[in-house]
Amino acid sequence: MKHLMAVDSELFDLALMEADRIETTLDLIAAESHAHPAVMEALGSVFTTKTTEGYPGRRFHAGCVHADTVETLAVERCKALFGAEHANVQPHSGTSANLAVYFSVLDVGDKILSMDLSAGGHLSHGHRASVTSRCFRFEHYGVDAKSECIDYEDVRRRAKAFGPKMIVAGASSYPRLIDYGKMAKIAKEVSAYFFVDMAHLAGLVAAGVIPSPVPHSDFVSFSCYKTLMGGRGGVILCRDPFARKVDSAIFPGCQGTAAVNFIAAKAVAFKLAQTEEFRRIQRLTLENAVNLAAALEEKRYRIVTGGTDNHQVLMDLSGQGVSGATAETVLESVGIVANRNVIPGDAGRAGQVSGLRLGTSAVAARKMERPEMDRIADLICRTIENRGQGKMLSAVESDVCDLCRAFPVYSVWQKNDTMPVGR
Ligand code: DSN
Repeated sequence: MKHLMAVDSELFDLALMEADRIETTLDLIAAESHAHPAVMEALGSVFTTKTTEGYPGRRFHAGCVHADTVETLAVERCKALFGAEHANVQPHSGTSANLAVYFSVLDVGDKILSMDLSAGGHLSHGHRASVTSRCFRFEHYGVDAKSECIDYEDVRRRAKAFGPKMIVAGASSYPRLIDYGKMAKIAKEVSAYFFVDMAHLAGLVAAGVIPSPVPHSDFVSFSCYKTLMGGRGGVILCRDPFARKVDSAIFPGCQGTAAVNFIAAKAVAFKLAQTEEFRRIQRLTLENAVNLAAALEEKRYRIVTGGTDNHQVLMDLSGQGVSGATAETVLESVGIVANRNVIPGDAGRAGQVSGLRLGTSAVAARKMERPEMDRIADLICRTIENRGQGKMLSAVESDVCDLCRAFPVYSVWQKNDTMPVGR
């Protein structure tokens, strides 16, 4: 980073401060993890500057000899990792990937059945604030009020009544496994395409820790920076017959030039995802989530669905008389970073967000295990229960810092690297 330091000390200082923040705070954001420095080097590499509209061997710009090899490598590694027939590695984000999947086989005004945001779905699955809702007609399924899990009979009823051309499975805050086989069967019964957005789960799927949607789906999308531990950007997997349509929907349909540095970073992430070290982190991610949920329940906090099958733990704080937003703020003040989240019951409590979404991907990347999950549960509860009590919160903050210092992230690369590693 010596060039950044020389050219823009303000930005350089911000990078140092961010590195310091990462080292000294507990990252429980379910949509984050810590990327390997090799991924970051690829992101900041010379490939940042190459303009490359089109696909390998079919570019609109000259000089793509190495960019072509990078993209082909990323595609081949991705297909091998997920057992997919076709991969498009150009989406700039998960949302861009989803938009392109819709436009690959649907026309404006076509019907799509997807999960409601309030039940755990995603904005790009047809929320009114997303452009997707202005292009297509969405109907949403939710979760069963009692089990807080998907009711597949309800999905089937809605699919038969609505007659969608596509059914979407996948969520951004749903702690249980989705039965992709059942959803695919429903899609088949109503002659709809079946699309799975596995943005949150890609790392767990790549490691074989949870079942893969790929054998059941026409299309699968994901983003690379969550459990997959890569850099920014998205990916679309699909069956061979849809390959050309998906490629055209990305470029020139929804995007311009590909970001070759993003693609290079994806290639590195796919290589790392084939290592035993990666699989170990994914197993730990799942074990940590199960243990964290159990530790919080032991302290009498209600966990949505009563537990978890993935990296997410959704706390219901309505019984504690504290909103998700207040919990998020007080936790951040002691160095615990998590986010407020709508939970199923909130639909009946106007304007209220009672949930707190926790994810264990980043703490697993730090190699934290069961004893640390018990400590984290204790730190979370002490913080929420002592909100407004400065002295108590200072003690928690100091404990959080001690825990983080014992499990370094990027500072372990300090000796032989030029990365920002904190002060
Ligand atoms: N989809 C958003 C989330 O789950 O937090 C960002 O990736």
